[in-house]
Amino acid sequence: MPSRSMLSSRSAVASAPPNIALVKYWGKRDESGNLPAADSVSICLDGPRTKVTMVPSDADEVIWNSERLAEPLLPPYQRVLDALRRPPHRVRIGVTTSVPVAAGLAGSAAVMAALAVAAADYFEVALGDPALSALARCGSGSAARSVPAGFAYWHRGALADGSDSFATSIAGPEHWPELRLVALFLDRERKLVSSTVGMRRTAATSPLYRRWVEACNEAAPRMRDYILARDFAALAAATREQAMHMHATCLTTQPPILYLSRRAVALLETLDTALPTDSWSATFDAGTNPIFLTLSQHLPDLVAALEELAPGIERLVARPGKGAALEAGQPGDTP
Ligand code: 2P0
Repeated sequence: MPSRSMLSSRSAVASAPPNIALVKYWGKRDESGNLPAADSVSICLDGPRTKVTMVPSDADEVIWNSERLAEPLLPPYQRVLDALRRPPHRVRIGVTTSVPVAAGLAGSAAVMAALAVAAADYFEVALGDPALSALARCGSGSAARSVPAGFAYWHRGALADGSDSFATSIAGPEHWPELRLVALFLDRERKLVSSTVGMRRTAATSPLYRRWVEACNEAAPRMRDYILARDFAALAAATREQAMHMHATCLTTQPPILYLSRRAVALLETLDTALPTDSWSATFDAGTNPIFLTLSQHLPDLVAALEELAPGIERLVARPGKGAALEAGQPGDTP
């Protein structure tokens, strides 16, 4: 571990993408390390990337898009830092992101993945990708999947210390360049039930929870095979089924959790009659914003249909992208 004087002039800069789960992480076997009950599968997007900078400070602080985060929001950041540092190393973390956090697009995943990569560099701890993924998981579970490039498989692991619970790349972004993801920002409000609370409630009260966990562990290896085979029709069907299974399970909690809106579901109903089923799919994270999957040749039809059904609603079109990475940066770049 480097001394404080060695670190006093250091800085580190890293960036990471959001990831969209095709097989969902919704349930923990251990909350303290965000250890999942089941395997999950996701795609890193090629943008927008979230940037994290780190410089020395007298006290830990996080400046999020120029605003200082309140003290109660710091523990996830400190869990990542504490895994690598010894007191009295304190840091100022700058986060620059345009990903809407808490609107169901897993914004915290990109932040914690970038933080893990920046922190390993800052504290001069050499970690391979699996260890970086496990480190990111300590900040937010889904962040484990924003470390590897392209298509990620998060192995739930079995060890109590979580060292075997990390994501690995199924294939890089170049494996399936025709794949497109379209996020539709129907709603930018903060969700009523956080993912952490929603998962806790689902595990504690849903009569469907046990079956849900089994279904994820069955679906994840199948989804990996569909990705490797570039079988879009099979991937589309399995993605739909997974998303709706998760949201149906949420509805059976006590009290019930409903992330979807009538508007979002109606949109899918109408699209189902307008477009061939095999040409698109949709998933939802813990929010009302649909994320569509399609292939480049079907993108114009999907976009035209969305423009007609949800005119003026902002969209983000992305492709599979690279994972978390260090960036060249200067201390002066920090917010
Ligand atoms: C996923 N989500 O697999 C699922 C689908 C939301 C719905 O991972 O408590 O923010 O920080 O580990 O990572 C959101 O969960 O939760 C999530 P914590 P996280 O993408």
